[in-house]
Amino acid sequence: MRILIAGIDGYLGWPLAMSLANEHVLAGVDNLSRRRLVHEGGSQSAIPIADLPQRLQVLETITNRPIQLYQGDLTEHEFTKQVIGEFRPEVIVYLAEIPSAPFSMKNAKQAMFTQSNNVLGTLATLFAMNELCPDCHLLKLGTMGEYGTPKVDIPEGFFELSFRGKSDWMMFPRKAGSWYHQSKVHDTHNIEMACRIWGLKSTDIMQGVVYGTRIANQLSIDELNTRFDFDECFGTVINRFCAQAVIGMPLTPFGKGEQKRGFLPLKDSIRCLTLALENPPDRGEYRTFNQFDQVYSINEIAASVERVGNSLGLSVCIQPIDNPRIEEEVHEYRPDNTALRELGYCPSDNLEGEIKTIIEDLIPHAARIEEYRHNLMPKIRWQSID
Ligand code: NAD
Ligand code: USQ
Repeated sequence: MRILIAGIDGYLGWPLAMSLANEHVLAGVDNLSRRRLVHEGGSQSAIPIADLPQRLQVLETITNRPIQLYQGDLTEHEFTKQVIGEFRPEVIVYLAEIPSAPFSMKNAKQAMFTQSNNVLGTLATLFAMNELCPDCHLLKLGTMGEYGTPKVDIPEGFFELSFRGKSDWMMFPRKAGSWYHQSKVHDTHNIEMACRIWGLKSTDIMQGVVYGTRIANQLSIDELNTRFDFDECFGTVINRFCAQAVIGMPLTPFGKGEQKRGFLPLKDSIRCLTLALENPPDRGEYRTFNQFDQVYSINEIAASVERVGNSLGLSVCIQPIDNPRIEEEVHEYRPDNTALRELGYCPSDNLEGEIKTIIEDLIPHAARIEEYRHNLMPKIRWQSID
């Protein structure tokens, strides 16, 4: 298949490219904003990463297959049209968004940047697809956080709504908790409409929190490593806890720590995306997959990192801190996730094994984390009026 990876330089985009490069014709787009924003935020990837042309060159040499690179901003419609018109993808895996809730909650400038980058990039892509490749499958990364934490079970996308004796299938309501998560809600509505009125086809992935340093069968070549962030904006919770464990800093559950999320290891994320692209929807179809392995509370995660870290000879402890976010800390959470299992996804279900791999991969880079230790404590508050 001809697959365009939008956001090829990112935490997920790069391992996805590695995993698909042998069997598909790939092109990638990126504007390197993730690298810039982490740097401007005063942090760095704990695991050193090669620059984009260099990592591409190494991958091309190993697979003996060229990967077309487009460096630019997908919110610029002419550029987006040029990429899609030239490459003519059969699948676009759309990852090219600002992925951080705390970043979007810092101030008006960052909230507006997050929403314009995310919503307009997706919209430009929908227009270019409609004009140039209406048969292409848009595999779009949304987030489980679009749903929020409602008191009812969360289906995959649609549910039957009944009112005054009549019923219809409607998209399950969204209740996001950050300007970032809300940008994904806007994307969802735009994509569903483009499928309904233009006959495009899309899989909208409601993905849980990803963790990990590597994918299955990853070659031990430094240039192939994907990034691993631990700062308050771009580090996700398990990755941050592992980084804290490695430098002897107490793990920081926010508030009561009983908030629950769906989680999945990086290798499962890549496996699920591959299953979704190998099993496309029909023309005009908009479908949703809830993509996660297991639901855990933050306290359960912290206890696992503490247990694994101590078994590896580290000295790990847990010290809850005031919650800088506005979120429910004790709540129900029962999302469905059957669609991917029906396509053949077998969840890893090995949280502590993955945590062990992460910690072992991070120990040689402890000094790089130590250098930016101050960035592990959150400073951005959801109540900010900055
Ligand atoms: P990432 O920031 O590492 O990757 C996104 C890539 O897209 C970056 O390399 C960035 O430079 C690029 N990019 C951003 N805006 C762009 C634009 N306008 N034009 C061109 N390139 C642009 O993020 P990630 O963690 O790999 O996440 C990928 C996607 O998955 C995001 O959409 C994110 O919201 C979603 N997601 C991530 C997680 C997670 O835990 N990492 C969980 C659920 C959903
Ligand atoms: N948390 C802590 N301590 C920390 C960091 C986080 O208790 O040191 C808590 C947060 O309060 C939150 C939970 O852990 O309740 C998850 O936080 P996170 O930063 O790991 O994840 P989140 O902000 O929700 O965003 C991440 C990715 C985002 C993706 C989302 C999936 O950055 O791109 O969309 O996970 S989901 O959460 O399912 O919406």
